[in-house]
Amino acid sequence: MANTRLLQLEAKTTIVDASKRLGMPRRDFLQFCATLAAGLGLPPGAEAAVAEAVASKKRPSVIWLHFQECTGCTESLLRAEHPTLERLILDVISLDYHETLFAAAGHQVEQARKTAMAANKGAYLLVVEGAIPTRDGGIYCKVGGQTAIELTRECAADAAAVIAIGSCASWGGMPSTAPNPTGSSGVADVLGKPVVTIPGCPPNPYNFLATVVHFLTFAALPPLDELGRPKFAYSRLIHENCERRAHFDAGRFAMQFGDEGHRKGYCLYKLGCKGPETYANCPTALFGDAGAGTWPVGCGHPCIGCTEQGVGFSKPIHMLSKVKNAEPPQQYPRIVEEQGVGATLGSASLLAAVAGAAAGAGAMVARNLGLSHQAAEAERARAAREKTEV
Ligand code: FSX
Ligand code: SF4
Ligand code: F3S
Repeated sequence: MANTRLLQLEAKTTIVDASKRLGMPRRDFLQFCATLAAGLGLPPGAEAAVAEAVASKKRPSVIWLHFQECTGCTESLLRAEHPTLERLILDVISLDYHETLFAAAGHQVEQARKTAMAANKGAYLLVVEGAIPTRDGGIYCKVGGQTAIELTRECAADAAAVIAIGSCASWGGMPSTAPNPTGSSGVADVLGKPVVTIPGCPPNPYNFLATVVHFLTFAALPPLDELGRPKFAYSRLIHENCERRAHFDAGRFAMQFGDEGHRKGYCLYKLGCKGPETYANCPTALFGDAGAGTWPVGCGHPCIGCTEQGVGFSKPIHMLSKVKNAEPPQQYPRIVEEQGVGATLGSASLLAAVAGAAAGAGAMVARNLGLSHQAAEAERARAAREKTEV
């Protein structure tokens, strides 16, 4: 680890304690924090502040609600192949109410929620998982006799921030698929104000952790786009960072599952890949800590656009994607990815890039942040203008 500021932290009691608590060697812990800082696109030097914030015992109280969903958000958070991510998440937050994880039930657990909300008034984080049914007064989802609408409004009233985790809570997701019989909606629609959204079905737990760590470090949320998505994770099209992109540009496509092109790892565009119109960091953050290639396209399946409203669960899987940004990338990934590098700590590709060069990786990830995002925002503004002119 070349970063001297981080090295100076090694002997600090808080860092030693945190490493013990998490069962990680100190350098791995510091390296992980450097990865988080890099992934957040923070300037060089911020990794020390991140490490100190993660190591401190100041854990924000979290109230976690479940509505119309499959619990995949929670599962993906807790079933990481490598235990570190899950441990870190549970270490940086104080999970004071979570229906799936609580051993208690009934009035006892509802009381726990009310007690935690009162004790942390104005300071707790409200995390909502699942869509909210709004038709017929919201009767299609009730917990403890209250509708999802009532619970969301009650719990959001005194929250420091509201995070909609997963596509269901972000914009309705799978439950809102046409004809949407229960009127499934996202949290922002129900509250009538913007919230942080971390779409994905399931979302990447790394993006949730990084958002919370930003809140912990700076007492503020990371920069968001107009859909409430953290820019560090949703500013780039999947297509821009895809390991198969060189094949797309060279016109080498898999035409059928299992054909020669598919076996050779060619581009999946003609099998309906929605990477060219989907904003997310799946190719760089990866899933499951199991090594290279652990994301849908890396495993040979076209991206279905699960993070993107109007794409995931709306467009048929086989339908060709709209190519939003036809410009070639500034840097091409390798055509053939190295396979079988084994489990890595945290999010594999980011970490691999970060090892020994955290600031460099941060610069690499952040270099083009905002460029395609600005293009998308301009496009949305233009569409909105056209709508009002009509
Ligand atoms: Fe499931 Fe979450 Fe999908 Fe939805 O993730 S993985 S249906 S986004 O709310 O539990
Ligand atoms: Fe990757 Fe899909 Fe783009 Fe092909 S179309 S380069 S598989 S994101
Ligand atoms: Fe979803 Fe596509 Fe990523 S399907 S998980 S947005 S690669």
